[in-house]
Amino acid sequence: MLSHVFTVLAAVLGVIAQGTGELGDAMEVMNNPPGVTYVAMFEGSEMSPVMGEVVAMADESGTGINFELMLMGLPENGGPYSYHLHAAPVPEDGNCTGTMAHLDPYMRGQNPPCDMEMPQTCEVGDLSGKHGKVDGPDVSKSFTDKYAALEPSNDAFFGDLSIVIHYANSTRLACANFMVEEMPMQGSGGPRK
Ligand SMILES: *[C@@H]1O[C@H](CO)[C@@H](O)[C@H](O)[C@H]1NC(C)=O
Ligand SMILES: *[C@@H]1O[C@H](CO)[C@@H](O)[C@H](O)[C@H]1NC(C)=O
Ligand SMILES: [Cu+2]
Repeated sequence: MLSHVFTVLAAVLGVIAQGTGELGDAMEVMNNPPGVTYVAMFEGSEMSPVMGEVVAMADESGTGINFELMLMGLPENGGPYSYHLHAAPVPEDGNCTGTMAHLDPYMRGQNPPCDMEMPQTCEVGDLSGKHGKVDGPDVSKSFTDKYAALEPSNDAFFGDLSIVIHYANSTRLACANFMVEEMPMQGSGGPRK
């Protein structure tokens, strides 16, 4: 009997330690709009030396989002750098604090840390937790995230949000807003009726 209680307790603790959102595991997004490209531009400034862009787009399958990070000017010391989709856009003053916390539609929180082997249990916005941190000064990295959405009615939609790069000590190094770049071609030439 007692051992049964312990078994149940261990199972419960196991679930807690593994980390899963209050609303469950993240669901794969299958209906992302193919070819609609969103870009977050890092312009470089006195506040942040980072320049370059992060491109996000669904491929033909519409499943998940392909991310491409092309960045320059990350400080040589201070990494490895984490990067996340955050829950609010960068405010006018450019202060990355204004981007709030990670995009976390399943209400998982940051603890315990994301387990790369179980990406569905991670915060949707915790891209570096799921796909690996990066080091400076230059970054060229691509990956597909199955849980991020560019379909606006999905709670994991990040097309009007931001991406934030953090130092190893979690201080925010740089941030940028996603903007839609191009809509896929609708037929050929001429305005649509
Ligand atoms: C975090 O690390 C960076 C780079 O090493 C440093 O400039 C910054 O002051 C640190 N922030 C805190 C709060 O320690
Ligand atoms: C950014 O905003 C935070 C919180 O409002 C504030 O503490 C911090 O000083 C601001 N940083 C800059 C560089 O203005
Ligand atoms: Cu972050």
